Amino acid sequence: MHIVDLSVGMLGANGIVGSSISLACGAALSAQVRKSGQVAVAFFGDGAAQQGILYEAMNMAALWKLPVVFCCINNQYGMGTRIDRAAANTNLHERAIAFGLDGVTLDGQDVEKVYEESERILAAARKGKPGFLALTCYRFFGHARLDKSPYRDAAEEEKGRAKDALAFARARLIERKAASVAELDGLDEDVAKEMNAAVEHAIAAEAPRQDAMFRDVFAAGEPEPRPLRQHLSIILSEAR
Ligand SMILES: Cc1ncc(C[n+]2csc(CCOP(=O)(O)OP(=O)(O)O)c2C)c(N)n1
Ligand SMILES: [Mg+2]
Repeated sequence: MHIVDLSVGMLGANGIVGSSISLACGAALSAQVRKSGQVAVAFFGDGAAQQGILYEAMNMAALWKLPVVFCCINNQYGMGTRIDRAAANTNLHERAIAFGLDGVTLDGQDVEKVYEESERILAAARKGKPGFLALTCYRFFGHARLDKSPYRDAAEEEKGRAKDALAFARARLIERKAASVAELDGLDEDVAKEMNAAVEHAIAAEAPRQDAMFRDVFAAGEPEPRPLRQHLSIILSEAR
């Protein structure tokens, strides 16, 4: 879950639902002050769309003309709760428009449309009109491994899984003669190989040493977090 890669401007994911929204505002404010021309994008789920932080953030973004885009992946479920049991108005982009943002809802499987609209919304954000993109899709499986989605039936899942962005893109590429079936099959095989190799690598790898838990956690040059380290060592030795 906690992936981060600052080298490509990926500021990180974290476990607090909706928190990426305010962090993106901070990053956008930084870009604005530094006049860097960057746009911050927050990705979050429909579950986060019901969090109050989104409304504070959208107001601030519009007021301060922040170069930020809020992108809501509306896969219809926040854990086991379907969107229409969590929101009275499920046209999420309308909320953004009410705050003075540029807002749109798109079919999330239509990769070309999403690409085009993203370019437009990003360009507007760069000029000081923040945006909101709601991408409609379907969560193919449960929220996490142990969630067997007992709150919905097989017929619904079958219908939902037919809305597959990868299948859609494949059909478009073939239709436009941008790629052949053989090329796309080859690509699928390469991806499967890469994934299998990654799993094999993880299974074969040695368990990380205890002190590895502090790696990449504190910024370079920060003082050694000794009390925390000692505290955690005690907890871990007791757990053993
Ligand atoms: C502030 C906060 N409240 C509750 C949770 C517990 N929680 C984890 S994921 C989740 C649902 C989030 O919905 P969505 O982003 O739509 O995720 P999806 O089920 O589609 O994977 C909840 C409530 C949390 N992590 N953070
Ligand atoms: Mg969801």
